[in-house]
Amino acid sequence: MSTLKDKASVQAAAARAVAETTITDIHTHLFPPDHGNLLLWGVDELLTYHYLVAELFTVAPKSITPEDFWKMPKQRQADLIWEHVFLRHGPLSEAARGVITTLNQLGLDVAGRDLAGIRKWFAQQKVEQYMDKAFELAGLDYAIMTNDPFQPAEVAQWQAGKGTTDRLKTALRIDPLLVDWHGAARTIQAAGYGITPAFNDQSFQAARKFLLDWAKKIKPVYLAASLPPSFRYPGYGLTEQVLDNVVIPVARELAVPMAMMIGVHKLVNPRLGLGGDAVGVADVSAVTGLCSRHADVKFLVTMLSRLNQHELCVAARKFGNLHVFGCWWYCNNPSIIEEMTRQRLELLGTAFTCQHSDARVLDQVIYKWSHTRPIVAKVLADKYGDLFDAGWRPTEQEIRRDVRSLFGGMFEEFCRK
Ligand code: HDL
Ligand code: ZN
Repeated sequence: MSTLKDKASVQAAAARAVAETTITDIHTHLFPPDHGNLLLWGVDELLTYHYLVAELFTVAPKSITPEDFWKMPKQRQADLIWEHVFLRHGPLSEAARGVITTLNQLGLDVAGRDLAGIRKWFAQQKVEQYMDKAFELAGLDYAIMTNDPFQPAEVAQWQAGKGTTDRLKTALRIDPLLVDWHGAARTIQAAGYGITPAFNDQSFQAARKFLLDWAKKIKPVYLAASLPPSFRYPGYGLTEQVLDNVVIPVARELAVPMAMMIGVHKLVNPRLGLGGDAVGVADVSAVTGLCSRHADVKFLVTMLSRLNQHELCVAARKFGNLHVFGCWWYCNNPSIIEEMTRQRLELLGTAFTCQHSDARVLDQVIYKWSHTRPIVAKVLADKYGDLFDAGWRPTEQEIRRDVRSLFGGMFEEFCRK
């Protein structure tokens, strides 16, 4: 394919490539349609996303308490959020605008604010077909789930012989092992593994067997855990020992990456449920500590604080076994996505995964990606424009190759490495 002759055609090629490239969504909270009501979808789930629950209580009158809210039926909860977050105030937040984008892209009359009519439409949808529609609108080949063997409702589905679909791959999520060893040990013991809460080789071996058996069952693409801002490595007591004696040996044996999602302050306001988590600045030296002590293990890392992003990019320049991904959660906002993508391209070239949706409600893949694509397109047009000015002449094929790298290609390459 011939090289592009002028800056405008290079920038147009970048925009086209971003608009048309298939995306791999490497971290979500979706589930296969046949895993009972674990898969959330539809307008009432969209409206009661925990991001919007938190936003309700930033504007709701004191007479509405979280305790009363949680006792309400889902539709009533959604009505309250629709009224207070969307109608009484401009739905300008990213999570609120996301609902509007999603409904609009589905061809529904969101401009007419016809919530009743929108509910009627959803009531006629079949979840299997709807998943295909959502993935097609978002332009996804597949998404990776969060599969937690410490969640009884999830375990029940796998024990009932449910599997997954081509659209959804698995990730084995193991937070309790790292942040609640005694609770995790009780679960592992109840599952029939000879483990005691004692911190010794026998317990570590039982915990490894538990993870390996789950890996045999669900075939995870990676192992994953989220950790608080206070996480340190080395020097973090039980968590460090469990990483060294249980989790990392299993990642090594399975030859899969370990995803570390660092910086979440869990339940700073427990009254809000999942919406009660906050963010704190973490210590990137924990990441470099892991990557240097375990140079033969691959680490996928995303951090929750905007203030950690620059150091994390520099760390990724130092370790080939470190892959940076996503604009996670409180970073998943246009202003920060743009800053992070620009910074990462300037420090890492295409050696990172620019985004993941973290979709908890199936429909969210539609807005999370349609909000991200134009931002990445704008940044890439700038960067390819700078490259053209510097004297480089890329082909359209090379630009498409690079865009795919950012949207899952480099992740897949990293996993194969
Ligand atoms: O720990 C995680 O995987 C986070 O993404 C949490 O699930 C969080 O509640 C979330 O959904 N963020 O988008
Ligand atoms: Zn998540």
